[in-house]
Amino acid sequence: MKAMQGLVVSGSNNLFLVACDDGARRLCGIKGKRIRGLEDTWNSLAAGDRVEIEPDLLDATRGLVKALLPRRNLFGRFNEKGNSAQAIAANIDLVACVSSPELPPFRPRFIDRVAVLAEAAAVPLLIIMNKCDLGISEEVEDRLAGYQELGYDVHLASAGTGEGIKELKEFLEGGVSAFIGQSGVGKSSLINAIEPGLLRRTGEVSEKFKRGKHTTTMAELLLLSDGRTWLADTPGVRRLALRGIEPSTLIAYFPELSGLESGCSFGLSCTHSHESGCAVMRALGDGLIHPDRWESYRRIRGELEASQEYAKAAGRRVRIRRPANRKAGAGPEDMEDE
Ligand SMILES: Nc1nc2c(ncn2[C@@H]2O[C@H](COP(=O)(O)OP(=O)(O)O)[C@@H](O)[C@H]2O)c(=O)[nH]1
Ligand SMILES: [Mg+2]
Ligand SMILES: [Zn+2]
Repeated sequence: MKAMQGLVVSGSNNLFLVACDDGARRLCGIKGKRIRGLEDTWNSLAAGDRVEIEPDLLDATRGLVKALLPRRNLFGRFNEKGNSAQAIAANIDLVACVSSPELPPFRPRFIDRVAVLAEAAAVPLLIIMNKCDLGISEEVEDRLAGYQELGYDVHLASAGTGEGIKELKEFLEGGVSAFIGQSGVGKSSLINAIEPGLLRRTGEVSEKFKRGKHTTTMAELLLLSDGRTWLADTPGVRRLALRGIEPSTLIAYFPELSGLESGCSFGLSCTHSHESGCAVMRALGDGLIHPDRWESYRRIRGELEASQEYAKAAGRRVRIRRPANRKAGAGPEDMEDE
């Protein structure tokens, strides 16, 4: 059987829609139990993956995934409990973090988490402030200017009024961009504003295989009518749990903190949270670092350390007991991170 290559556009469970190089789209299961090339912790195909498939001889709309081709990058997240990895999109050119000034309220801490994921995947980040028709406060404007100073692109838009949509479309042209953001910020509305009907059209295709009890966590790649711009609509994220980053290396993913650690008295063992002689805290005191960004750093670091402790304890078969008044991932602090 002649092998063929293709791009995974969407999927759920073990069924994937693959845009094949012969121009046809095929629904593909997995050949055998495991996919060659997919042995990492994420253990799942992602939208944007390039795969080798075996077309079905009898059914032109079917095939089997045989192997995963090497990934350029992988953008993923962990589930609510932070214990299972979910591959969202692979081989992307841009992470487009969508936020809104209101409804839902502006959550810079969510942006900080997306920024860490983007930095860790070495993918550029664009912050889209949608719903700018609702008005943007001075405070929000200041924060956006801060992100720009860090080197992130910031774009104001309104899917409602059409403001900034043309410019956004130009910015995304020719690349694969993953839209990520809290539910309700307007990801789907933006995609529809960029090209009306795009989501509806693909919805028909995806209905075919969106059966079964598990809802998909995977992104869905949408091809604009220019034939070369891909947008990935990702499922709503309530909270982004970060895992898999060694706590002492987290600082590298905060552009304004990165490198400062060489000036800390305790060097690599400095946690940059309370130590005397900490260069990060000195910069914070001098007003060179936004206190909220430092707070994000501390929270994410605390979370990474806690998960490491948990993993170690689990390895020793020690049962971790949680404080009775606090369920995992549901505390007030966690809600603030959304
Ligand atoms: N005022 C205003 N509302 C918007 C805008 N974009 C989206 N919405 C509304 O926000 C809600 C959530 O939008 P949706 O695209 O479903 O968000 P998603 O969950 O991120 O995909 C809907 O009621 C939209 O009509 C905007 O630019 N301005
Ligand atoms: Mg949506
Ligand atoms: Zn320090």
